[in-house]
Amino acid sequence: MSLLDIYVLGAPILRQETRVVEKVDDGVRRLIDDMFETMYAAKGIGLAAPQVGRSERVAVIDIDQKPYVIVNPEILQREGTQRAEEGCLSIPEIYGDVDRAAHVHVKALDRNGEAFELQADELLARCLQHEIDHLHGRLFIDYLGLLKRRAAISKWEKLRKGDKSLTRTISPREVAEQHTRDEEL
Ligand code: GNR
Ligand code: NI
Repeated sequence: MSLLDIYVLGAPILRQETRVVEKVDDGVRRLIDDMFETMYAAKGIGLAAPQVGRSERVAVIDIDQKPYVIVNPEILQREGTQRAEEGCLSIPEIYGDVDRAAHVHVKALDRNGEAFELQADELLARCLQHEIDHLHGRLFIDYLGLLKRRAAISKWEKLRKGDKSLTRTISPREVAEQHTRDEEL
């Protein structure tokens, strides 16, 4: 498996529509495995393919120690609303409150290409919507009001201090530290 670089705000791929996966083959499964490894190393709860430079409809999630793979996901139904803070591995250290559907009914393919449906609420529902948004070129900051969006972007630019790189590399040190902690648990 390989740790992948994560594309950050400003990278055009984060704004592009992804393509449908025609066949869940070994190449797609390899991408899924690499995405899980990268997501765990970066301490995220979800990761979408455009965040690792792949314009394909694939995302992974892990919430409450339960991994989910969603290929070609579609939201069949949304109900209610919930508001909570979100962050994104592609916009590190920036957070904002986002309104989302409280409950979603999603259909997708799993890592074997089998169709399944999933009903979710709370954090899983939020994360599904966040990842499916990535697959359509949308980011959580798009939902902030104008002033909060401007504040988020200027904080982001200030944190970057002229750094124009479009990717971030999860350092082996972060990974090593995580392994140490895992062993301590
Ligand atoms: O790690 C993540 N945390 C998170 C918190 C609230 C709502 C959505 C998320 S997803 C995010 C990882 C990420 O950027 N996925 O695309
Ligand atoms: Ni994200």
